[in-house]
Amino acid sequence: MTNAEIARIMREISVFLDMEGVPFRPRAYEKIAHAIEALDEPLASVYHRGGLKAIAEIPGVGKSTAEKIVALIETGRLPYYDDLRRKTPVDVTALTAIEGLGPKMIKALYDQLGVKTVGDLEAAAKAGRVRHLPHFGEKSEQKILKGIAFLKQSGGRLTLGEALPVALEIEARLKKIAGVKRVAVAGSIRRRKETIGDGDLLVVATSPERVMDFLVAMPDVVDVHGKGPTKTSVKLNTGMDVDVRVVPEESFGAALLYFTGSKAHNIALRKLAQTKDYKLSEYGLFHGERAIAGRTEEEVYAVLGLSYIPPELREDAGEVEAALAGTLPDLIGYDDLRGDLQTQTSWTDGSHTIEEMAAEAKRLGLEYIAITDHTKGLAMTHGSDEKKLRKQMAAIDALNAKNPGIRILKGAEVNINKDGTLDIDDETLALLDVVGVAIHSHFNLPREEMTRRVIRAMENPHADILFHPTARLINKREACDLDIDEVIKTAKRTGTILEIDAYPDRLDLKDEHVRKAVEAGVKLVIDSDAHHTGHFQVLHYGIAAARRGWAKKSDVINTRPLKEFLGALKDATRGGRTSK
Ligand code: DGT
Ligand code: CA
Ligand code: CA
Ligand code: ZN
Repeated sequence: MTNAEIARIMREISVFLDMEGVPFRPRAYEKIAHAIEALDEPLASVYHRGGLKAIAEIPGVGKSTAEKIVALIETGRLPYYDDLRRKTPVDVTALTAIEGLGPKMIKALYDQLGVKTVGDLEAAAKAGRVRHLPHFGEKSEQKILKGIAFLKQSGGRLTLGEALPVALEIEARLKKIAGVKRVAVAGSIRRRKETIGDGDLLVVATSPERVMDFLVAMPDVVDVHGKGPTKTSVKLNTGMDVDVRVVPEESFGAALLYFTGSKAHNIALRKLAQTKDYKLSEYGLFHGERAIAGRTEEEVYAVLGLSYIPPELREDAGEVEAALAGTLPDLIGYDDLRGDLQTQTSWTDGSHTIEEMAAEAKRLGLEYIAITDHTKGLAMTHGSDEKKLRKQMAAIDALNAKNPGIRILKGAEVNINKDGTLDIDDETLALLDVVGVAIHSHFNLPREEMTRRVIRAMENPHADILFHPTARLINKREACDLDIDEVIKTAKRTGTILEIDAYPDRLDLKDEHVRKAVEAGVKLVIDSDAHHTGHFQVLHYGIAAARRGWAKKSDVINTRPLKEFLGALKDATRGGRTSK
């Protein structure tokens, strides 16, 4: 079983226990799911390396849950989970994916209407049967239907955060097969698109048959769509489809180029090749019958007279023209971040203390980290009020005084009220090093009102960064109806920085918006939005979105050393607070 599957089971257990009204344990299982998702090593290999003890050392995992995880690793089954499912046989993962539908509601829907699947729920809601349940009503019935429609429209595409780890795991497995010389992830995953239709991998191998036999026998394969000597397609138990192609070594580069796509990029390249009287295909670049390039992507681009185009740019969005002219941007690199400006701790809804978060950020090589717990407007997270914030500032001062080897910045994720005011007073905001502002409620305001609200928040002289600007959750909640061009203009005028929230369910700003911001000369930051020490690992998704938006290192200010970073914030640039 992959880590993703085990995490899904832990999360389902959490929901089942929540349905039963069990206190505390649902949250514990939820945290374990988070911790498993954040691991960069397969659980099976953790287990084979260090046994039950190593599993129990994963943060949040105790002895009894470690035993459950080991049962899943060894047998693929867990009687405890099977019992819970038998008691309430509902499709928990699919139902909880519907915005606004929590465990208690799912339980009520099952108990009273026999709802087990999203299909059952849609039928019941359409027949007007949901509104009569206690605590539901016509409004929640409508909301459920809207949530289901949104899920359908996303068309079953997985998020990059779901698909990339699976593709990398399969890549690692294939590399171990005897006679396999090369393996590469291609397709939209290599381009780091925010959602993925299916996975595409390429292999160079002396025995293609051995590769294909291995693939169809993988324990997580639930269906084989097709198996042949050059291409095999399978469905995994997470619902993800994967195409694997074995290609000849001499055309590996051409095949990688072709199957990385995008289709539109391929077509643009093929047209360019034709103007030179060449022919480009997945087998190579040909002049008549003669292959003139194909072993590497680099040589194909070079022979076409182009500079190398990074996969994230291959969307036929001007990159071919820029490569021809030699004007491609020098994109921000995956190792360029020096700080993280959005992290939550156990002071609100995070899992770890300030020290633990700072220590992990330091271990990963960051030079500064802002602690940005939620504020009081977000009551369910025990958000800070002015008093609690001042107390936290003192705690951070004390930690910094001990020279922790990383600078801990005093910050907050300040709630934007419905009218665009902030829920923390200006005197307190003035004491913070970094102020992020964000929308967490009233997501459905009309465009004009929403835009005015966000602009008003950005106009606050203390609001340094607009966090996750559109508040979307990919496949779950639509973006706020916001005039992004106006927001970008306001960012430019007020010196407010726009965030790329790297959490793969958010990726907000998204790539297209990043590109607009970069073109307007607006500065960006890339943050993890970590609620757990494991979450710093998501930063690369945000960097990918920045690269897809043509961002250079200089556009992203948390690539700068601390002093320069602080100097680029609103107060400093406007000659305000200088004591920082
Ligand atoms: P996805 O899976 O929907 O997220 O997107 P991709 O880009 O991974 O698309 P996919 O899996 O259908 O095909 C992988 C790559 O193969 C695609 O990016 C470009 C190439 N490709 C597929 N079909 C065609 C085609 O009809 N023409 C051209 N030029 N390229 C194609
Ligand atoms: Ca694909
Ligand atoms: Ca495909
Ligand atoms: Zn939070």
